[in-house]
Amino acid sequence: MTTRFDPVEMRSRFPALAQEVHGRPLVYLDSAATSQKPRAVLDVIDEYYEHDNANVHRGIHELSRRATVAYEEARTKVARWINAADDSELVWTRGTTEAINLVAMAWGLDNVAEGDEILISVLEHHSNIVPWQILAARTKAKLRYIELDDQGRLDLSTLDEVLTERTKILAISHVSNSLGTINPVRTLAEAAHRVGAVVMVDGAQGAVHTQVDVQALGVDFYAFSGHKMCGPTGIGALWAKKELLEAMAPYQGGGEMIHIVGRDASTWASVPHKFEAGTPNIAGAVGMGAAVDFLTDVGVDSIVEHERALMEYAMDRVRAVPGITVYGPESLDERSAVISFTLGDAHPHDISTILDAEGVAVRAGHHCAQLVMKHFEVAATARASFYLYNTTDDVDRLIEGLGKVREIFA
Ligand code: C6P
Repeated sequence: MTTRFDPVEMRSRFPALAQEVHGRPLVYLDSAATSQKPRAVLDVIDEYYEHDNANVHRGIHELSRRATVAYEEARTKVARWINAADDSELVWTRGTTEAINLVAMAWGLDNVAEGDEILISVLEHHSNIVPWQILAARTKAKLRYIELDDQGRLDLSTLDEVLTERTKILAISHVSNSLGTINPVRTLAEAAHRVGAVVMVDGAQGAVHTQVDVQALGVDFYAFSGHKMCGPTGIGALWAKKELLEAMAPYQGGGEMIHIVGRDASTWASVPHKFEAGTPNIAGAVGMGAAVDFLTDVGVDSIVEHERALMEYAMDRVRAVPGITVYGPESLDERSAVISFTLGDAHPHDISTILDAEGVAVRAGHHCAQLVMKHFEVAATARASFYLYNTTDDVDRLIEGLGKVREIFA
């Protein structure tokens, strides 16, 4: 029997949301930066450290066995969450950033050469720009961009010009962190595969609000972070098709990733361990597995439905604020739970400071997306981002806070 989704009850499951900030009950609208963590996830991490803590894949004692089982069970949960064909296709990383760097270096250095092209977009987070710039510089490949339209959507009218027989990889975000734009990944993947390119998706904001099916998306690599989906910081994953992982050279050398070490050379462990050098973030992996359990238990459909209704309410109220400019797609079908805005002449840092004094947490700045800011000719925006624990009361408090901003800047 499924119980009706109750956002107020949901909020009460996140201990950090119970506090006051500057004398006001906290309204947390910065989940795109990192989500809050439910008690259920915190308890699993505590339990791991209190009872099972040991190194994995090394000892034969009981605690090492338990830690290894917990670590590998978490891999299975996260692999299932994105519908990987096999658990071994999921490599633990520190997060999305490390996963993208892993692809750029371990795949890129062997598969991209002078004269080749790497295709990304203007919408990308710096984590999905800079590793490709480094790869392009090392290989003398050319970095090309899909441009944006005036709503911050990918301009696909010029796709044929930028996606060519020379394109070796298309690296694209699933969902933009700065605007919330949802990209047509499946369509792009089909187009990229037609010219023989592989497709890497930055899923930092994608695997968060809905369940991702990497097989249905038809991509080759998918990178995501635990901390944006109710899990701990310092853990994330790279999913890749097994044949790609098997063909790739290791990313880092060290313990855990080897089979036999000789004086001059070594052989590698099988995938995914070939890419997991050193003691991994075991508690992080266990916590990310617990986050997947939590989201599964809440029900992805309920989360999607709740966030859609909340966004309809929030967009209507935010758009009605005099002097506000909202960036990003107009249609909620093309926008995730993010509202990026500027308000009159108020600098976004001032907006954020005034809102903070009211207990409302939003992010202000370029959101690690300086090319997006340049596209809209702004230095920064304020960004309110929503998650399953936000309520219409939170939206009302945001609007009240924006009223204060208007009073001060009137
Ligand atoms: N965006 C934000 O406030 P890491 O830091 O490795 O977990 O994720 C990096 C990253 C990559 N791609 C996208 C689309 C992202 O949103 C992020 C993280 C945060 O928007 C922190 S800058």
